[in-house]
Amino acid sequence: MTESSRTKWARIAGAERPDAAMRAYRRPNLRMLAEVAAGLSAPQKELPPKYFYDHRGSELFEEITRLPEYYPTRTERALLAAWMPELVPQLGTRALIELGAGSAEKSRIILSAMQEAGTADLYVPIDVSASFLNQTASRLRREYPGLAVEPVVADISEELERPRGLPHPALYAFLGGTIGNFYPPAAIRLLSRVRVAMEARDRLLLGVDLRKDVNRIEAAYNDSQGVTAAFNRNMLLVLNHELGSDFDPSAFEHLAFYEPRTHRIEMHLVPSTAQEVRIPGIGVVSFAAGESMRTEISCKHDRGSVAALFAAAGLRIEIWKPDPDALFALVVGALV
Ligand code: AVJ
Repeated sequence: MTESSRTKWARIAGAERPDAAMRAYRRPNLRMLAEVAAGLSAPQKELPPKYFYDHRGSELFEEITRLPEYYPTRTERALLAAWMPELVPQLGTRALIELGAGSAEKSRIILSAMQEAGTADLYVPIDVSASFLNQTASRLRREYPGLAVEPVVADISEELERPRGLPHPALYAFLGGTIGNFYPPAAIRLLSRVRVAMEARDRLLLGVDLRKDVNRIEAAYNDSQGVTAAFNRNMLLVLNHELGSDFDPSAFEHLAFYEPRTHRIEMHLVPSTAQEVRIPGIGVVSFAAGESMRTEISCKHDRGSVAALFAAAGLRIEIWKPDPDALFALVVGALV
């Protein structure tokens, strides 16, 4: 494309920076644009946490899971390793449908238990990232001969399809405590979608981070190496890349605190000086110095709060399995 037409498209897209406008024009991510527009026009500015996870964001999250302060991942992994070899044969699981397939490392614990039980028929990892999924899929096919791997690219916060020809009993897994990133009404909608997909003999396996000493929780989101801060700021780079905006990540401070009333960690980005951010398709968004933007909530649960979410979604707790220190729990859900 010639320079003159680049400039023309930039003018039509209404931006001063041709490259940014070109990106926004060529690949208008309309859902993202609509979510960002809605979030940034609210009195408390807010962005959806799913936008942390581009390639770099996923790397940073992997790094978080290895931090000494971040207990959820290793606690959940230990629970899975100790329990799946017993639970999977008990349930007779023949298909694993994993919502937000994240690190396939945890899936392997379940898949290995299925293989051991001789019931490893099908694995359906669902994730927003297609490249990640296809990489994982081909590797797992090699590691588990006889296992069918059928990845689905989908945004689980929006939709869930029951794959056709699913063998039963199926296990729907939603691990990592990611249910905590959803406000309760959205968490209930998500669980309801799973419930609607489930047959009576299917089960849900949910990982939830538990309520505990506030200092322990806050330390997990304020690590001493600043990895969580980099992860938080990375969302601004994702927006710049996807929407052609001009956020200056270095102008924003990482803030994470526990809200005891709502039982949740909140992560924010706070500009130390006033900011004017141009977002093609939205316009100029102003931040006063110190005006925070919320990037994530991470709700912490107990058995009662999970039972309430389940009840609202037509599910019940069949098994409640916390680790010995009650940091994290795995929950088996069944139809009411
Ligand atoms: C894996 C999405 C549940 O909320 O703890 C880690 C993401 N955010 N550090 C969480 C996260 C900050 C994590 N989830």
